[in-house]
Amino acid sequence: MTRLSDATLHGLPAAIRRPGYQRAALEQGIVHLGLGAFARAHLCEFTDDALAVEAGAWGITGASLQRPDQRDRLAPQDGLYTFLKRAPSGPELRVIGSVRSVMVAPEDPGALVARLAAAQTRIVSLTVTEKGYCHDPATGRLRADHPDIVHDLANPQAPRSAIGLIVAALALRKAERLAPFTALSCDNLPHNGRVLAGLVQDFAALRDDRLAAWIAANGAFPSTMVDRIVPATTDADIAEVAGLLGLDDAAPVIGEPFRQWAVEDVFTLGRPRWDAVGAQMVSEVAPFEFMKLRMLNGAHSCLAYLGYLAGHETVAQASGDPVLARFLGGFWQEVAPTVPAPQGVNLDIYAGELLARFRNPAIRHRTWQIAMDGSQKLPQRLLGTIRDRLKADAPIAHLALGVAAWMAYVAGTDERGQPIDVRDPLSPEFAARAAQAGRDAGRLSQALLGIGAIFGDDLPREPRFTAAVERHLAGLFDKGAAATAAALG
Ligand code: CS2
Repeated sequence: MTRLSDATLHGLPAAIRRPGYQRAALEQGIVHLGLGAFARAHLCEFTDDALAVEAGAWGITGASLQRPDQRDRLAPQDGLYTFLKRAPSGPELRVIGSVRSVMVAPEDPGALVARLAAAQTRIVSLTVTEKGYCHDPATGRLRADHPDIVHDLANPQAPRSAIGLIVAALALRKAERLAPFTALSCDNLPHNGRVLAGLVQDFAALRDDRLAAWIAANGAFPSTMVDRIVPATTDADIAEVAGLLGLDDAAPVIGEPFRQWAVEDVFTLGRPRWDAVGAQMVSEVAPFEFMKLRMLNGAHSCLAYLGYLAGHETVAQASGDPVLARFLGGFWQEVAPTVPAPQGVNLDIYAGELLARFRNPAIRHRTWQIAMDGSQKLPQRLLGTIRDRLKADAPIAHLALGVAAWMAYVAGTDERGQPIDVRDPLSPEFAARAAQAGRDAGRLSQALLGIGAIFGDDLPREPRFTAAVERHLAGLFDKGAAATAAALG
């Protein structure tokens, strides 16, 4: 079958939406670091919409920081790809054109730094996942001992990490007397702009104090809250898209209909008209971030661990399980009082909408996918909420069960005795601690709670928390996830 590309675009079925602007002359004012499925289903779609509303120099250069596969799939398609929106009522397709080219950092880091430093680059956006920030998730500070950071300090012209790339490019811009680009984090971290600014500061200060001062005085690091459920694309999705499109597309992305983007409106060199296409440009993103990280992502992580242990492959199955649905209700009741609702939002209604989104039967979002990188996710999804609840002397049973389920999961064996493929930067550490503790809930919970990068030094000293986690972990080992969740009532 013929491949999707600029040359074949005109032959698409008329009902399929395609870029509503001239792509050929589109200047690339955005460089996006970490061009995974999420960015292509979110920032790139918003930008595609914005370009159709108002032309501008806002084409996107994608950059992959690790592998060439995204570039290899997109380059033969001139950067075009399909977004397949999966509503419960059926699929809907559109072709997105905002990505104009893709670079692969490890092939030529200097070329990417030059591209970031070029005058035409006005926004550098990021979806590099939590671990891509090379920080200590418990404190938010740069890990100067992180292998990529050590490498980037020794090789400032050929960085590997997002932070190293941004600082290298900002140093060039300072030397060229160019204003800094806006660095726009679109990852699921609380205060993601502030965290990114702090990490860039920490790294720049290790290189040159004057550079750090210049960035502090002139840079912009807006915080954002990003939301859309985007499961990994499967071979079956690729085949389905080809059937609907009548063309081969090696790089389609799949997503739910819902999307939300709250963006702090501070940009050094302008931005696309995202505000005209549904993004909420606000002065204060924190209430949106807290709501989303604690209510959505927190629930997602609990469902991922409990659901996986209970034998559910997808979030739709797990959230359709009456016991886990009841768990979610109790979980949200513990979380909501810690979340200052953004203006105009009712948290009960928000929770109800989350449940409906999780249950969307057309989305196959694997519990295993969400279970990944728990060490980087737990602090902002569950542990901050637990700290707030403990301070308020309020119950934490559901939150603590989420943490215990993470422990049972990273211990590496499921309820049928099968090994779990635990993906996490700290997985060797988990395996070592689990091997020593065995399936003794007291010893295992104590061993894992001792990982300061996750739990800090305060939570292991909170008996209300440690006792609840240990009790739940014993329940998970003795009677399994379903019975332990059911026992919460
Ligand atoms: C998920 C998120 O994989 C995960 O950890 O919780 O990717 C989630 O689907 C998105 O944040 C939704 O916006």
